[in-house]
Amino acid sequence: MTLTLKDYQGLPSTLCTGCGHDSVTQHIIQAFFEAGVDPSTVAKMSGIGCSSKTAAYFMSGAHGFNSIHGRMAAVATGAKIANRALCVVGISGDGDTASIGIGGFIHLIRRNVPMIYIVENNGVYGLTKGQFSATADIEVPNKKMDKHNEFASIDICKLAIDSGCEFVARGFSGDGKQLVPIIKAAIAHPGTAVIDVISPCIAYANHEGSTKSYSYMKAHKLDIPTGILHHESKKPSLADTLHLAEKPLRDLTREDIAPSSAEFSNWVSRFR
Ligand SMILES: Cc1ncc(C[n+]2csc(CCOP(=O)(O)OP(=O)(O)O)c2C)c(N)n1
Ligand code: SF4
Ligand SMILES: [Mg+2]
Repeated sequence: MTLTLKDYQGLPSTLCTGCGHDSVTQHIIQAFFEAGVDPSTVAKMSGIGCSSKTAAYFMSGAHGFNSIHGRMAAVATGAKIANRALCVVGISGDGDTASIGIGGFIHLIRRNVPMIYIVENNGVYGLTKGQFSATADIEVPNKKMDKHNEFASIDICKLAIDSGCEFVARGFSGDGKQLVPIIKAAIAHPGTAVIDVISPCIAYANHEGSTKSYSYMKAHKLDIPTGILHHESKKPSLADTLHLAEKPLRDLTREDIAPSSAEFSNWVSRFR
């Protein structure tokens, strides 16, 4: 069956009109279509946030699990272990990843779980109405908070590289020309591929000073390192390290998992 672009679409978005996350959705649809990935082989994983809702807006024919806040990495790891053939794509936010989910994010990278991990980074907790996130710029206010942000921001790409991630990229929701090829390269990567996407929140971000705004990106695009920032393929992936079965766990038969009587006797003899 020939797949068309329509087969990669999802439910209509309920996000604010103009939200950067909706542009990211379109770029994901385009990238998976161009890469020819069959949606029925994809698992869309997410946490909680406006960003995490993105997973509902592409590839309706894919598997999916909308987990709890900050736990996408753990649930995605489980999905990959249960079926290593799945193309796992995780959608998270800067709050979901850089605060409550930061431990899971680092351990996912440490284990080199084969998946595409997209962070839709807007510097705010959009869904809970505009509190500063851990990636918000220091000393920059936003439309919701009545004071400047007092804490230094976490750079998702730097954190991923420092944690040993072998595919780290940064893109901008408004630049599909760059982001679509980045996502396609991430699909082809055998381990964890982290893509930090600057994805402005039009409701709460401060559009004058924030580095996560359309105006800032327009004026400073060339000053912000974007593209594939780090790429190598030296480490074994989780699937290799754990010698995961090629078959999904649900398809394993008794013959696949039961030891032969010779193996069993040999094993029992070690305890005599
Ligand atoms: C355990 C838990 N703590 C807090 C919340 C409230 N909460 C929901 S979404 C969210 C932040 C989302 O921010 P982000 O991940 O940046 O996504 P955005 O909405 O900005 O896209 C928070 C704090 C929650 N749902 N669960
Ligand atoms: S609140 Fe912000 S992040 Fe959430 S949908 Fe609206 S513009 Fe997007
Ligand atoms: Mg956010």
